[in-house]
Amino acid sequence: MRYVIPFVVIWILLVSGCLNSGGPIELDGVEVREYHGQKLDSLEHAFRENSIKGPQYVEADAYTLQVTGLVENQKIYTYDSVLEKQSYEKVVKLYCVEGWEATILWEGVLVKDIVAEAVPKEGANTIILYAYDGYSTSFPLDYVMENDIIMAYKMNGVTLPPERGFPFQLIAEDKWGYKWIKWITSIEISDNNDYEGYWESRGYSNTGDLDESFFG
Ligand SMILES: Nc1nc2c(c(=O)[nH]1)N[C@H]1C(S)=C(S)[C@@H](COP(=O)(O)O)O[C@H]1N2
Ligand SMILES: [Mo]
Repeated sequence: MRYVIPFVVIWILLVSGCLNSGGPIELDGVEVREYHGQKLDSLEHAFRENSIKGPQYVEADAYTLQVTGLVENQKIYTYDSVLEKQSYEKVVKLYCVEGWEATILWEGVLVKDIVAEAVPKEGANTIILYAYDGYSTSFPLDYVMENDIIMAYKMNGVTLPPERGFPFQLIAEDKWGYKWIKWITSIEISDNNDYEGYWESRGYSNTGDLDESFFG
């Protein structure tokens, strides 16, 4: 009996150790092409490069994400500090006004988690996002606070390539592709609900709702 208890303890440690290390540790680089039975498009073939200044190459080490404007706490995040947050994943289809679309599994953080940490001040009603290439777009603040809108750092299980918006692209569900800002550098909380982003100031609908015409 003297030997039985230590034996059982060692046996439990061994078995639990095996269980913990049993699952595969996913390494970056292998694209997922199916998610819960749904076919996903490939990163290579689904996209057409039509960004206003071509692909942007952002260095992760030098990168910061600023949260500014009408907030109690201005915030500056590094790339790694964003990735430490709770992550979420969802399949969402991107529709470009040029007539192509892409079904992709997106993974990232919720915009509302980031905005909540900054604590919007009274009167704030708009969120404006700016990008490395000078691009910008905006939404009613309620759109990001009342929906689970993802700021993605992975697509189909791999880190966003530079061409697709590394480090972050907004997954603006139910909105046209021009609302899906890539290479996000800062987020401004504002009371200017007339703000117009890059394409919006060139005649595209400010709501950008998919169920409405995108022009005018
Ligand atoms: N910073 C930035 N984000 C951008 C754009 C851009 O030119 N610059 N183009 C938008 C448009 S019009 C579309 S359709 C989507 C397309 O994403 P993709 O270039 O990864 O295909 O990105 C959007 N985000
Ligand atoms: Mo687009």
